[in-house]
Amino acid sequence: MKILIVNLQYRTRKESSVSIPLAIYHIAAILERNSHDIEIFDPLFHFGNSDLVLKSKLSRVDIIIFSANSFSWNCVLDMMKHLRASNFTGKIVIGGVHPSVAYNYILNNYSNFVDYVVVGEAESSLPLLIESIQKGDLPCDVPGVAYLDNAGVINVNPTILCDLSNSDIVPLYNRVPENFFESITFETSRGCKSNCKFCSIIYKNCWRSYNRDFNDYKMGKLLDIMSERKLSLRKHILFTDDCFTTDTMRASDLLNLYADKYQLNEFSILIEARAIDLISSPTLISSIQRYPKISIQIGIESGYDEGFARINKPVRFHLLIELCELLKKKNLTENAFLSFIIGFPFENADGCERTIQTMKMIKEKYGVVSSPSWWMPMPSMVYNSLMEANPKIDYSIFDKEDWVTNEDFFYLTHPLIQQESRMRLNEELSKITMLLKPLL
Ligand code: B12
Ligand code: SF4
Repeated sequence: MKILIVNLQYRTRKESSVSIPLAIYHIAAILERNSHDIEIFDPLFHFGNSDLVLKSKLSRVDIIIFSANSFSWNCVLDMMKHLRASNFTGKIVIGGVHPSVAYNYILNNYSNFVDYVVVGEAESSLPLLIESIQKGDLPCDVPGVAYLDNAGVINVNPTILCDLSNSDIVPLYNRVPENFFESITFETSRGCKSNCKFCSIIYKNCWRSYNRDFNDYKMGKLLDIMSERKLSLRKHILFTDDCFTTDTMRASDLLNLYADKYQLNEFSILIEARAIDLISSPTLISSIQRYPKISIQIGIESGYDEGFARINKPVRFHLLIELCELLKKKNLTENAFLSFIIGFPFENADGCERTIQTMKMIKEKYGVVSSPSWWMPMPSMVYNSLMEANPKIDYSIFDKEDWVTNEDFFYLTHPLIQQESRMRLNEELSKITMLLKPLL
């Protein structure tokens, strides 16, 4: 079948060039393996001309695929409307972190545009779904697919978790356009052993890794392609693992392997780490120290114990201090980057203030920099509680382009924050923003 994968991860060219959208090239690899004819279309490469280019392709396409998170969902929705208005009669399949949670809302409201929503991973579901489309069947037995049946009732089949330890999918890096992206993305594991209530990832309490040999092979393959094509403007690899350090021995071993075999320690790389993993593993710290240009993003999120407990974050104030002491002692303060969130729905201005004070203190005392942001109302357990408490809050907000900046939505989802305290806290945040350093 002729399948068009449309990359709408971002709305602007500048945002979109940050790093390779891995899901797109990963899904392309899954489909190509099943002998489908794949094309990846990125509207942002066709300055002002994208409508025409897309239109010229539509008559030859059987299926169009989109991946969406809550930021890109409104772009995907706009594009689906546009496609149907252009009389595209093929099937439209969507997936990714946002449709995976909002599939009920999406099918209830947009079944004119979308045919199938894949809930969860593409590996087991997508090839079977395409097969059923090819046969003209409904995907009654295809795992992880949500759809409207002939009676107009929403069906959703249970998902099957991909056995990553046996997976051998190498994203189609050779299809990545040259000289566009700043950074390359690479996946060695998926999911997380923690279960933070504000977090949107699909695989919580559920961490899986590709096996060591495959992670070795895949890195070799990527670097081979990079020696032939300029996949990124910078020598930078962003590991997409939700939590690279979950298995500290594995993480340490992999960093050593990549440094010894591929001299990856000459690259700048970015990993996401948990404070508890770094504190508990001197071996991991030694491996990290081999990478002078490593950035370690550590989600701390709150500045006080009650805050940590309410979001189910496996950090406490004394652990944060232990982490900062460790980073200072090991000369890693320049590499670490702590993220903090203020304004959870249960938090009033005093709670936000406590987190801001903690950020200031760790900068002054330990030289550790952090990035503050307001809690964004993204699908998560915290958002679910808001929806339960207030019928005005649902998934429809994400259909709008301005959901991140919409004032009414801000106050609706931050019920304990008043305008005056928001302005005061914003002023304080802007003073701290100078503590920020670029992620990449
Ligand atoms: C790497 C990453 C980034 C990178 C690169 C993003 C990029 N270019 O792709 C950077 C650092 C730039 C980034 C930035 C941000 N990110 Co980010 N990021 C991630 C992360 C950790 C991994 C994504 C990834 O590539 N995974 C690897 C691929 C292979 O997996 P995947 O995308 O999940 O795809 C699989 C399945 O979902 C499924 N699938 C996906 N799409 C489709 C489509 C179809 C049709 C099918 C069948 C299946 C399918 O199949 C794939 C294979 O199984 C995710 C966490 C996560 N697990 O999603 C957060 C995540 C997407 N980011 C998040 C956030 C909040 C942000 C920021 C706002 C952070 C900030 N404060 O600035 C920004 C803004 C991003 C934006 N405007 O879109 C949230 C989004 C929440 C939401 N509801 O949308 C996530 C989920 C993290 C979280 N803890 O909640 N991010
Ligand atoms: S540790 Fe990070 S990835 Fe894991 S559940 Fe918490 S916020 Fe999400």
